[in-house]
Amino acid sequence: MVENGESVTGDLFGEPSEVRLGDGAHLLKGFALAEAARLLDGVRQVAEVAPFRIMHTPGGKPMSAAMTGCGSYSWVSDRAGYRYSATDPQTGQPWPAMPADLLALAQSAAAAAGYPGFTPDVCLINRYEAGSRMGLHQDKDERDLSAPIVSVSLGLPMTFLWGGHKRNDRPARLLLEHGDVVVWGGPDRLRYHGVAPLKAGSHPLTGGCRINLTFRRAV
Ligand code: MD3
Ligand code: FE
Repeated sequence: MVENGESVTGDLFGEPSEVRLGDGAHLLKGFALAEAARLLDGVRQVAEVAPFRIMHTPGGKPMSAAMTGCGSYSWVSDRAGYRYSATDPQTGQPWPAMPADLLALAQSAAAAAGYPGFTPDVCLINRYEAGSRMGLHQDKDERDLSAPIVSVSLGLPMTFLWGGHKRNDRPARLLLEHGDVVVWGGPDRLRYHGVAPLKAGSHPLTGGCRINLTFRRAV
């Protein structure tokens, strides 16, 4: 198990491996590597219908990462607050359906981590460019907190900050690389977490950015 303040890196040879981060958190190192190009094609299809955009906090501050989403709902933030919405406020249209390859990957990762029968209704997609970050927060807008969240990292590597159950708990730092999948559930579902500023770089599949997918059972 990883204690706060420790750091974790991948294994030397890039083989898929599983690391238990906590009682409910499973790092599936490289789990999505073979599927990565297909997943990114799915992201491009989604973004043609629901473009990446910078949302604003209810207080009016622009967020650092650009976002879009697919599935029956996606997460939106504006002056009125945070919520899951069945329509994209930018187009007034329903969010694009979740591409089958994305859904299949999320379901197989959840099952591999001990959460069979995971049926996400949301895939939130975050796009980070050099300097983009995400402050420590909890994900608690989802109705059923017994369902896990499956996250998939694509493109440039970043340092994930994995906190405790209080905002002030010092976070562990974890390098998440292209193809890594983490399944967060059970006692780790409500941990504070965030992302350190993305370092500039270039990735063959994503160029200068990192794409993160989070699959959720939200509504
Ligand atoms: C741990 N995204 O979209 S993914 C988010 O890299 C979010 O884009 C980050 O935090 C990103 O809300 C982190 C890893 C992650 C996602 C959800 C979690 C870790 C989590 C929920 C509970 C605990
Ligand atoms: Fe989060």
